[in-house]
Amino acid sequence: MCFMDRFSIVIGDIAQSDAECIVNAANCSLLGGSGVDGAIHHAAGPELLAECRTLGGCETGQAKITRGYNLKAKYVIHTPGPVWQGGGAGEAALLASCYRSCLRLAEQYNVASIDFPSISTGVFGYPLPQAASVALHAIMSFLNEHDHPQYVRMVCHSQNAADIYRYTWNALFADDKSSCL
Ligand code: AR6
Repeated sequence: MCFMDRFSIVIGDIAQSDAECIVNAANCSLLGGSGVDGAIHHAAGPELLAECRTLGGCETGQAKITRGYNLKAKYVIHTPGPVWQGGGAGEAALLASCYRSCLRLAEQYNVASIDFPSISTGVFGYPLPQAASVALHAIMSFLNEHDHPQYVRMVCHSQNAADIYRYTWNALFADDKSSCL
């Protein structure tokens, strides 16, 4: 299978995902918040927060894994994305590091399928088109070099976000697809 066929962009609520593992757009405390973080903790139940309290927080661009509790997902990988400060504070490298750190952990845990939200593009203010480019470069290059996780989805919360991700994917990768085996 071409590595490009292992990736897709969907619209939905990541807390309801049927993937084996979902990613949480967290903050460095790992103790919850709004947006994706709130939806995941709400659906997972209080045991998720109890496990998060044992983790000692997480640095921006890194990732930590927990069980999924009441979620359909077996695992949650929590990653604090960068706060957008205009683009000159290393945000792109940190955001790419979030995606790579999550994918490396998923590979270590032998995860078959993982769903990502659009990290940093809500409360943390990262502009969607720039974030999409960073996210897609990081995900597609990991898939090209690794057999696991087998399937990766980007779960967008709105039609507008999905349109931006699809437009960006096509601009970056559509030309390569015809030669991909
Ligand atoms: N499913 C999928 N995507 C969603 C969902 C959902 N249920 N809810 C929102 N989005 P955000 P961040 C989209 O703010 O920018 C929290 O308080 C949303 O439209 O969840 O990384 C944490 O505790 C946006 O495009 O994450 C941190 O303090 C994207 O997910 C901080 O917010 C990310 O929005 C993290 O901010």
